[in-house]
Amino acid sequence: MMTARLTETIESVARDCGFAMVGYARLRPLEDRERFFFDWIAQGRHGSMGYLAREPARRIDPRLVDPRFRSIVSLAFPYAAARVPDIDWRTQMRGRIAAYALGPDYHDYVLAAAKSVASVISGAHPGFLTRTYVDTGPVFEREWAAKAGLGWFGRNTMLLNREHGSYFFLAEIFTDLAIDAPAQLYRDHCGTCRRCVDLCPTDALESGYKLEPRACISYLTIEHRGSIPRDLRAKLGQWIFGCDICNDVCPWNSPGGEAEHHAALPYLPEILALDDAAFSRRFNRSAIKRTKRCGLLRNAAVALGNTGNRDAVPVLSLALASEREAVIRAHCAWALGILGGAAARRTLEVALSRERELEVAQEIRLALDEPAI
Ligand code: B12
Repeated sequence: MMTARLTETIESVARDCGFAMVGYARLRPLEDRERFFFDWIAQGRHGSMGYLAREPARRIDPRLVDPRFRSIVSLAFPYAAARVPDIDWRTQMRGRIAAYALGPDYHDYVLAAAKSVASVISGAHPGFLTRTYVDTGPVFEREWAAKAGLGWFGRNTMLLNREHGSYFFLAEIFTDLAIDAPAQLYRDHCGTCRRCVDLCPTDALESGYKLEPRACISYLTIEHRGSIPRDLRAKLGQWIFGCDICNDVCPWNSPGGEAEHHAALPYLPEILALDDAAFSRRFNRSAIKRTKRCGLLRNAAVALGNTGNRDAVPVLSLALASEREAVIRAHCAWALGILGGAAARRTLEVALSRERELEVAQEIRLALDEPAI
């Protein structure tokens, strides 16, 4: 099939599969990013995301994965921003989940859709190679999407498009077929707008176009293992999985549809009470499973502390007394220290007399020293 007919068919199948944008890029090494990326790793910016530092040369030159690759088809799958009901999350003790993680896990359905598009190439050109990625491959997805003309690399480090904003997932098909459909590069439309930089609670976007993942709420709540740095806990606010602030404040995004209460704003005491079986039942088919029970309950404890609502003391006390994961107990202690009051203090004192883990005992001591609010 000639390139023009092939791209027409790819685009029609992609549309039917739910993709809003398709672009093409000729594969070449990303030499101009090499220095940036090696410095980034040397600075330890990947934090707990060890996979980003493994075999970094493959991200710079995907032909090291397979030397036959010649072209990339880049695809964008839109999802809805979450407009959450206007409630007082502090009195209602509700956490917040990022829009991308509501509903079924996108890795499954976007990958299936991208594979259907890939079958157009293998159907028209039997014997040609295709490899499909959504999120998990050694691929700088935003970089290739920018090269394929789907959008520009925004000040919030998202791939942005004037029509579709940034609420879309990226997927790619690598192939050894030469697809000769040069892309029109998108110019930067951030202009002087700095809302994402100024409104990020943890200043993770530095001065823009660059992210410090170790400060990003999304990283801290999803990818980071172990204890959340004490100075960042209060800044997490109600976020317990991901964060949408730098997307929500971007003028290129529209407000989206009203999200379902139960999913987007889960009741925090219920989350903190999930055992292994209940966690699996609730999140088995959702992207939320990535943070595992330990991460989600740790985050829920922090958010309960951030409510400033002493109604949270009983559920935090119960978890501090009975939870088997030290990390969760440590964050419950922090939250009780922040909430303060006689009941929280009593719980902390009893817990300190029983605690065997040094790190948790230290958190309890610090919590007992915390000035009450
Ligand atoms: C690791 C990761 C994270 C980490 C680290 C993010 C980061 N900035 O690196 C954390 C957990 C923080 C994260 C958060 C989020 N993520 Co994320 N993440 C990824 C993942 C798996 C890898 C990204 C990566 O390679 N990072 C390594 C660093 C070195 O990459 P980088 O900073 O982007 O570096 C590049 C650019 O900076 C570039 N560069 C340097 N200077 C310049 C200058 C210009 C002009 C240009 C063009 C490029 C450029 O050079 C590098 C190579 O391109 C990708 C999927 C993938 N495989 O690409 C999804 C991905 C980027 N994430 C995505 C999403 C949706 C999110 C969240 C919105 C989720 C949420 N709601 O919580 C947030 C957004 C936070 C943010 N502002 O980035 C989407 C983004 C879609 C889009 N429209 O852009 C992706 C593409 C997943 C997908 N398949 O859809 N993510």
